[in-house]
Amino acid sequence: MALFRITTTRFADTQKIVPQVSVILRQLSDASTDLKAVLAAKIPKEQERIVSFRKKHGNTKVGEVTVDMMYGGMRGIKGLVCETSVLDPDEGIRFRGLSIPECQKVLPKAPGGNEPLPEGLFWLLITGDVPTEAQVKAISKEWANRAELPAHVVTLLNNLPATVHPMSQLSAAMTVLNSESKFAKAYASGVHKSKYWEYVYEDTMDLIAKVPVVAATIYRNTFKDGSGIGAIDTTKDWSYNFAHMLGYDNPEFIELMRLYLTIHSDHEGGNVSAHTVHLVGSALSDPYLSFAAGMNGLAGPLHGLANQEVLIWLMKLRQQIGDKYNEQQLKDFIWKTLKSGQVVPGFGHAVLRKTDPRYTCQREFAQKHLPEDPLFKLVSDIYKVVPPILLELGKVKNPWPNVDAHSGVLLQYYGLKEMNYYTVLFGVSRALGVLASLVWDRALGLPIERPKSMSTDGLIKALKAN
Ligand code: CMX
Repeated sequence: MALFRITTTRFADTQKIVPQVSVILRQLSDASTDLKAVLAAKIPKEQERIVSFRKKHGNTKVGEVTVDMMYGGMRGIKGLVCETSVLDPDEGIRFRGLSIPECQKVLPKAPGGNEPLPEGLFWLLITGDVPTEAQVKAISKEWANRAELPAHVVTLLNNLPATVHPMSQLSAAMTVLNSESKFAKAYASGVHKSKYWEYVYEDTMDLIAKVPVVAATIYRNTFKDGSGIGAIDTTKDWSYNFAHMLGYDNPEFIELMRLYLTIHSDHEGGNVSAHTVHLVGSALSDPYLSFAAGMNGLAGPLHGLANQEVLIWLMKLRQQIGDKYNEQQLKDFIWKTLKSGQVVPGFGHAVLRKTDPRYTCQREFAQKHLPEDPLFKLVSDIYKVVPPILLELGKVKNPWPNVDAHSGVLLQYYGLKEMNYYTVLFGVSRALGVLASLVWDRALGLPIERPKSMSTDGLIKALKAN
């Protein structure tokens, strides 16, 4: 049985990540299926590596901060370390050095399936190793066994009116789930800081196991009659169980969920949801509180809520021009959006400068499974028309589509038409990346985050700019 280990080389001049997938042949018996034990073996080595690196290079400069960066959302400032993934502006995301097509190739799949299992991606994110099938199966089982919700969370969700946005419901439920935090209890009882990661790990595994149950409860309560969440099948994977709890049993939809939950998981450390989880976690707020904070950021229309916004925008467009449109009608609608001071949702990115590979793999899924769908055709036509218009504006740095431009179309095709639910699916997936990072934050003993801010007067004085 082959186990892959991913290493990356960073060339200082190009800043490009060159993945080298070196195959280490190991006996299956060597590949422990106990993730916590695997981490316990890795953590001291990584601690040592970083201590020695910082000893040698702690005072080395990695960049400069300009005034524009300070006012401009800290764009481009290298001020965070994130091990789980790196985002290249031209190439897109690499999870521990692996691109999305590479993950689709090497990560274990469900029996008869073609898409990677998110359990495998989680193992990759948190350990840096591509897992075996046995390791992935162990994670599926562990998450299924940890999935039960405490009664007060179900009561809370059942009592929220259906008018509360699904993302607010998710945030509220994840916040009160912190009654279960093993980290918070251990901290209160005075556990030594060297053990923090172990409790954050336990909370991580519980939270990821429970978040689909919370999400499915929100869906059934808000859009259906509140019943119908069956029992978890402990022989099945995380996405299968989530799809079934939502009320979908089409095998193609379950495959879509596996892909969806894999590709939305992580986008390096600086995006709003990932950075928020890291920031709030740095105050030693427990993983539930940290994750809920991240979800509040994901719920913003410039971030995760864009998947909802895209569908609303597409529906308005369709209502106005119908299915038999010409290019000029598309252009007119896009210009109308821009001239009314709104963004074209699903296009642009703070880091990416090319089409998002998360868009591309969803497009490939559509080409394979729903090539004739009229909404897919509309999305494809918009892909041709929007970028030149955004470029014509002269200020948009990236005119290409991002992940959110495509996801809703796929969900609509399989009958999941409730647009204001889409960001919850993004949130379920995001748990994998941000919590894998949070475990490492505590394992490495990273301190409370506290960058220095300045006033405009102070800045002018410091730069002698008057
Ligand atoms: N439509 C219209 N204008 C856009 C635009 C778009 N899709 N993308 C960028 N712009 C505008 C910005 O609003 C900004 O205008 P002002 O100078 O008037 O404020 C200008 O172009 C420069 O922005 P930028 O440097 O290219 O982009 P930012 O890094 O500031 O913002 C993002 C990135 C994603 C917020 C922006 O492209 C956007 O609003 N896109 C639409 C919303 C969206 O799809 N968000 C999802 C992103 C992915 C995710 O996080 O899930």
